Amino acid sequence: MSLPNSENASTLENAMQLLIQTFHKYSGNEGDKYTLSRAELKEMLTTELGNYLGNAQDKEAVDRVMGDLDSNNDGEVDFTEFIILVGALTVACNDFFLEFNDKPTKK
Ligand SMILES: [Ca+2]
Ligand SMILES: [Ca+2]
Repeated sequence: MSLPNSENASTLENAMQLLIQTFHKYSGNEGDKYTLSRAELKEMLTTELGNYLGNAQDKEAVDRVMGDLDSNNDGEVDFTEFIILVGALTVACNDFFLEFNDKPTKK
């Protein structure tokens, strides 16, 4: 597998590369370079998902997200666990979008 260069990558390919880059931007700060520690997760949530997860500032919310995401219970969020969060949030956004879009057309 080779990554397409960004000039001829499609929108979706660019989005995938951005997800990878975003994850590694935070995962490389401390400890294991390829997983998010609790502190790295918190920084990622507040910086990148502040609009969706406004309450990520409070420690309990970070603990809850960490508990939900860390499916193999190693105390770190790896890329697979991260992508499940992004996927779940994207589904929630899409549901919201569909609902929002549906309303004006209903009679
Ligand atoms: Ca790390
Ligand atoms: Ca984990």
